[in-house]
Parts: sequence; C-alpha cells; structure tokens
Amino acid sequence: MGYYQNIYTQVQVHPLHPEAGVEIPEIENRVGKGGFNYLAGLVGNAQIGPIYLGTLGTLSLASGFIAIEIIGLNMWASVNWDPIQFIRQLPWLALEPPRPEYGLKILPPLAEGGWWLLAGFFLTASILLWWVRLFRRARALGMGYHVPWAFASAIWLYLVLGFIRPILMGSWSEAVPFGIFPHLDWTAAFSLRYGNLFYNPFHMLSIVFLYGSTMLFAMHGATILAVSRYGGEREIEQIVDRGTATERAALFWRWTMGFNATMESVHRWLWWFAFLTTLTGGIGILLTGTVVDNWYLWAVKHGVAPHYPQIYGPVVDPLASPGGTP
Ligand code: 07D
Ligand code: 07D
Repeated sequence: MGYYQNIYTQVQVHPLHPEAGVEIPEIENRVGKGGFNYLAGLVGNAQIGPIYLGTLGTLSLASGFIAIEIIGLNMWASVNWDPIQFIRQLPWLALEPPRPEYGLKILPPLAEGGWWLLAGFFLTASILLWWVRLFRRARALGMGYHVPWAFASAIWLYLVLGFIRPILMGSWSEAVPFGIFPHLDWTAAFSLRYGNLFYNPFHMLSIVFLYGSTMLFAMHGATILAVSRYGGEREIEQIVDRGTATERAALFWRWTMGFNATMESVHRWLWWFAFLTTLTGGIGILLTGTVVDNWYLWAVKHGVAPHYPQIYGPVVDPLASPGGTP
C-alpha cells in the first residue's frame, strides 16, 4: 500500500543543533540558542528562536510595555485598585482621550486625558520602531520590502484614527479610547455621528478588500492543501517543476471559472487586497467630519441613497407647544 504523506505529516524535523540560518551582519543581536517544541511543530516550524532582538526590537518592546502599563494601571485605578474587579470588568474598562475642551493641548491633566496621550505616544513609538525593525531585517536578509509596506498600510489606518484625523478636527477627543468594548462603542458612535458609515464609499471599498482578502485567502489556502499530496506546498519549486501540483491547481480554477492565477500572481492578489483594506479605510476615516459631515445626506445628494419622503406630519413636542401642560 502506498504511503500517504503531505504537509500534515507527523514527522517533525528535529536536528541535533538548531538551524542558524544565513550569515548576516550584527549576528550578536540574536538572542538565545534556539530549541524545539513539539506543539509548535504541529502548526509550524518546531524550532523556536534564536530571535533577533537588536536595539530597535528592544526599544519597541520597551515602549509597548510602557504603553500597556499606563493603560492597565489606569484601568486598575478606575476600579479602586481592586484586583478582582479589574479582571472581572477588564473588557469594559477604558482609558479615554481628553475631553473636547482641551482641544489639542499637549499635556492636559494626567487623569483627564494626559495618560491617554502618554500611552498613545508610547504605543505609536512601539509600532513605528517595530516597522523600522521589519524594514531593516528584510534588508539584512536581502528580501523585498513587501512585509513592511503591508504593515505600513495598517499603521496608516491606525494613525488616521488616533492622530491625523484628531489633529485635522482640532481635538484629541475625536480619537479612539483604549479598551476592548469601549473601542467598539467608539466605532458605533462614530458611524452614528457621521450619518451611517455604510454610505461612505471608502468604507465600502475597505469592506470589498476585507471580504476579498478572506475569499482569496480561502481559495489559495484550500488549493495548496488540495494539491499538497503532489508537493504543492513547495510553491517555488512548482513554478519550474511543472506537471503535478501547480498544473492541477491551475487547471482546477481554469476548468471551474475559466481563469487561473499563477503561483506568483495569487500572492500579489493577496498582498494588494490586504494592503488596500486599510489604505482605503484610512482615506474613508480621514474624509469623515473633515470633508463630509453626514454620509447618508452625502449619499442622497449623489443618488446613492433614496430620499425618504416625509409621510407623517411634523412631530410637535407637547412640552414646547403654547398652552400645553408644562
Ligand atoms: C488575529 C492578530 C493578533 C492580534 C490580536 C489583537 C491588543 C489590544 C489592549 C486591552 C485580527 C491584540 C489586541 C493588543 C489589547 C487593551 C487596551 C488580528 C489578529 C489578537 N483594534 N475591533 C478587536 C485593535 C479598531 C473593531 C479585537 C487594535 C478601530 C471591531 C482586539 C486596534 C475600529 C472589532 C482589537 C484596533 C475597530 C474589533 C480582535 C488598533 C475599526 C471586533 C482583533 C491599534 C477598524 C473585535 C472586542 C483581531 C473584538 C475587535 C484590537 C482598532 C473595530 C481587541 C490593537 C478603532 C468591530 N480589535 N478596531 O483579532 O472582538 O484582529 O472586539 O488600531 O469585533 Mg479593534
Ligand atoms: C485596526 C489597523 C491598525 C492596526 C495596527 C496593528 C498592535 C500589536 C499585539 C499581537 C483592522 C497594531 C498592533 C497594537 C498587537 C500583539 C502582541 C485594521 C486596523 C497598526 N464594517 N467601520 C472598517 C465592516 C460598520 C466603522 C474596516 C463590516 C457599521 C468605523 C472594515 C461591517 C459601523 C471604521 C470594516 C461594518 C462601522 C470601520 C476596518 C458590517 C459601526 C473604521 C478594516 C457587515 C456600527 C474602519 C473606513 C481593518 C475603516 C472600519 C468592515 C459595519 C464603523 C472593512 C464588514 C456601519 C468607525 N469596517 N462599521 O482592516 O477603515 O481594520 O473605515 O456591518 O475606522 Mg465598519
């Protein structure tokens, strides 16, 4: 009987010494000796570490840690330092940005948004330092910069939400609070305040690319798994070594929908869809409140949404009517 083996094979590579990888400058920045983990081997490579930390990595982690500390301690203080309530209420706790009267003040009182600004500063520093780290590691390995540019698109949306748009609106109070459910409340309130974000064409585009990303992700992942019995997961070899997996994968799509991506182009599709989700999203948020005040009225004006006729007479507030009972 033939032995069936594919990428879910139970064999885990476990050499005597962890693999060091290619020689790169600043090798001393690699931390740890590396080891093997069975569980990691079930979902990825069994080797964990060594990790490249370096100055940027250390600074980024330190900044991220300071941000989380500021957020966490403020949340804990908000439940009177009760550890049980801190855990119980964690998803509802928040660190809010300054109130509107502080505008863009650099440092309002700490308890009234100052801590929010400090946490935002350290979180942003952490994210930007991580971005430079991605860029430099890609360069050290002689890679393209596709990963850092994709991350830059997500950072763009993050900066629009919490930094660029609040500056254009003249107030930090426009920014997103830190907190699990509070940031969802903010998202819903934002949509309501600006007349239903569904009518924002850039929100529509962002959804197109988000849904498109999941669809392409599913199609590509499923296709490669389906031909893994022919070595399909060795995608690069398959480009030059035709005849089995790639050929079948391509034919499957050509037969079922008349067109097929190539081993190379499918990754470009995926990259662009992911990249465009947050790029268009950031544009949509940037326009909201700055250029367009009410997306529903905007959509009516441009023939996207119908203008609902007023079928009931105007509602009179009985308290406001002359002679009415006070
Ligand atoms: C799976 C990769 C791993 C990442 C994870 C997230 C933190 C936050 C901080 C307690 C896919 C780690 C989370 C570090 C902890 C504190 C203070 C990525 C994966 C597991 N959101 N959002 C979540 C962030 C915005 C929205 C979850 C961040 C906008 C909706 C998580 C940002 C708007 C829903 C989270 C951010 C928005 C969520 C799961 C930054 C519009 C959900 C995220 C920095 C875009 C979902 C309770 C996930 C949920 C959810 C984090 C921004 C809307 C807490 C870090 C302001 C509608 N968001 N979000 O898996 O369950 O992402 O919420 O901009 O339904 Mg959000
Ligand atoms: C948040 C990019 C920043 C993240 C960064 C990562 C860390 C470290 C640590 C793991 C996600 C930081 C990393 C901190 C993590 C460890 C250790 C990307 C982020 C830099 N919407 N909506 C979108 C849908 C409605 C609203 C986008 C659907 C309602 C607002 C997306 C629906 C209302 C905003 C999307 C729906 C509303 C959005 C987000 C359906 C609420 C935004 C794309 C079916 C009542 C954001 C233009 C994304 C945007 C956004 C989908 C409904 C509000 C496509 C499917 C009508 C305010 N919505 N939405 O990738 O860009 O986010 O809008 O109803 O700001 Mg929406």
